[in-house]
Amino acid sequence: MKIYYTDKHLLHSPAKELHRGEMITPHEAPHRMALLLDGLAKHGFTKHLSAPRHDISCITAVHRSDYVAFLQSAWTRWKAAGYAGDVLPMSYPYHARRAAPPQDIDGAAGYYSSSADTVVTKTTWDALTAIADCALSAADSALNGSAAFALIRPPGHHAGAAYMSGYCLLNNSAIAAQAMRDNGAKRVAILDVDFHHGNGTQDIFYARDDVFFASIHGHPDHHFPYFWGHTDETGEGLGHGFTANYPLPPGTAYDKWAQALHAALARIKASRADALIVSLGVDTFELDPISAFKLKTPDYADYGAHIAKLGLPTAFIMEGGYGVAEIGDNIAGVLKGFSGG
Ligand code: SP5
Ligand code: ZN
Repeated sequence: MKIYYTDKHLLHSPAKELHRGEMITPHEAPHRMALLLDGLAKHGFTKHLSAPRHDISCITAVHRSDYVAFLQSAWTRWKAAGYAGDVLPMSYPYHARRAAPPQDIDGAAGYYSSSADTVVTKTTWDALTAIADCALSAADSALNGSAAFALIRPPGHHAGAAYMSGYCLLNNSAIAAQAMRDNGAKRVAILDVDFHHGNGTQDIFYARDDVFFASIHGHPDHHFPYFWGHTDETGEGLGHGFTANYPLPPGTAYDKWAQALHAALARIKASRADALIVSLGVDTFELDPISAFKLKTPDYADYGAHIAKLGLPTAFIMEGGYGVAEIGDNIAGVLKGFSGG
């Protein structure tokens, strides 16, 4: 298992997170990576590869160029407006009421967002390009015959073509999946095992038949992102039948979760994908501070082994998983289970 990592993740360090009506220390911040690095080291995952710079076209292949321009300029515009703190939007378009962003930075920030847990800082863009390179190198490695893991933060699966959401700004898994397509994979499957529905990934590929998307997650009646992730969301147009959602109730433990996994894996097999992206969030863990499933540490190795049975070139892309020492054990479990123990 090759592991791609960059310490440039440090360049995205939100000052605060708006959480349950209070400004708190962010769940998604550099300390997460410190926990992950410590935990992974205990399991011998100490060798990290650095990723070469990939072309910006790898990012604009899935993200709208006006959104990319917004991410690059938001901090400067926010400061020019005289605002203190990070770029934190608070006015959102009501179901795309307007097709274009307003000139005002506060309005533009809302236009390019769908939730107030996500901010842009002065150096966020530099972090995002560096971690996208790790995801792209993991995809390259997988297609070249070596399974790989992009050990990155911030996560990506809530980010759509033109919006940030759920701590995510660029969709690393979508960028990696598109790169696999562009580098010869005819059909790619994305398996999203993060506790939260991968709404951004779903949106990006919703009308396409060359990227199959499956997500197992907390039911949107109870959990973020709330407005995506029901079973009746199955794709549109050419993409009809290329999205599969497995929403599960709060309190779900591994027996029921694994049933959903087996259903998702059967669909991936039937999709005849020739490469796989795993959006690997471990916020399904029983002690995760913001989630509600009951997976235990040994479960991660078990499901890693099931994913390996697909026999596909595979890149694992880090998504969520917060605030507990076991986050590294759980990631290590998936990687070891996948690699045969
Ligand atoms: C990548 C990832 O795991 N993002 C998660 C973003 C969660 N953002 C917070 C949303 C508000 C959660 N409220 C918890 C109440 C549950 N009933
Ligand atoms: Zn999550």
